[in-house]
Amino acid sequence: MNSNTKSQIKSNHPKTENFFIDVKKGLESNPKRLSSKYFYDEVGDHLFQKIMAMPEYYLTKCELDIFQNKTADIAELIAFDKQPFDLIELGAGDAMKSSHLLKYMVEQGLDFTYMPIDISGNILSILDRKLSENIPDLNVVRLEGEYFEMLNKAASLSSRRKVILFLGGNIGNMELEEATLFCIGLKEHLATGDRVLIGFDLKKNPNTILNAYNDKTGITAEFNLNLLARINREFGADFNLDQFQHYQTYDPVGGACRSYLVSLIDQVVTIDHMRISFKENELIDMEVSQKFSEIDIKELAEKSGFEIEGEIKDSKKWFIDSVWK
Ligand code: AVJ
Repeated sequence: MNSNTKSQIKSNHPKTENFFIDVKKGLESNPKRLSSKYFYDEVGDHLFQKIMAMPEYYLTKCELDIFQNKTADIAELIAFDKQPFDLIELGAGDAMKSSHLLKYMVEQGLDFTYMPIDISGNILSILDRKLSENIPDLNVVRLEGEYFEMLNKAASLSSRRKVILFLGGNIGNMELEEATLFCIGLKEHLATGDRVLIGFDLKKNPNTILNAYNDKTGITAEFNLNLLARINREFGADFNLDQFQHYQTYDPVGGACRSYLVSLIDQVVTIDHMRISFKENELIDMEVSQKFSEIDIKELAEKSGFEIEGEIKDSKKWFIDSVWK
């Protein structure tokens, strides 16, 4: 590769450039880290679908239970005045859970536009196809990009009351301070009457949690390793996936479930013009999936200026959708 230019990764896509900058920053820090928001390319989307189908991965099933069986309760909380509104979903994915709510609200004759935001354009086109087939009367405006950029875009498109959905325990992929700043940012984007519905994975038997992220079939390991493969594909890097091993931890006191990749040998990886050295057993910090108690949730709401308006749990009481104003 030509090393005269500052970086080979100059693209017309600001998305690709951000990804590259974050990879570079992350691998140059100590400990090395990569952001789990980049897990979701086409291969990653597919692997995450496989994770959601695993018996150990209870999160999706629990939240689906809420959206299938407590649909009217959710609708009551978010569409309390029956007036037109925009329903904005952060990290919508394939909207497996929210589609039950969407269908119900369309049938109830509620006037709303569904605005799914996702970083993966791939999953948004899949979603669009699914929704126009299953709920033809639904108004959809899809927004591909980062959460706050797209929230601003949504606000520029419409001035109706806003309801934000942030499901799946996605908030758990932020460190606690980051989550607080995120919620403060959300609050700043909202007006009186707006609502936020956030899905939190609750603290529970630590073995149940660890098993959900440490499956014997190795799908979660593959999901993590795919980020290295993605860096190989998109930036011509030479990560040898066989020389990295997935390691998962759960701290039942703090509630952080973390995944790492361990370098199995001393090795040097080339990405663009960068050479990154790994010591044997050196880690890459890949993902946090934070778990919450009900008190943790209340503290987060209060610290970021929200008030809890209602809470809905699944039948096992493993997951909670909390509605804030
Ligand atoms: C995308 C946040 C719902 O943290 O549980 C699944 C991603 N990572 N298995 C989670 C994930 C490993 C997932 N969420």
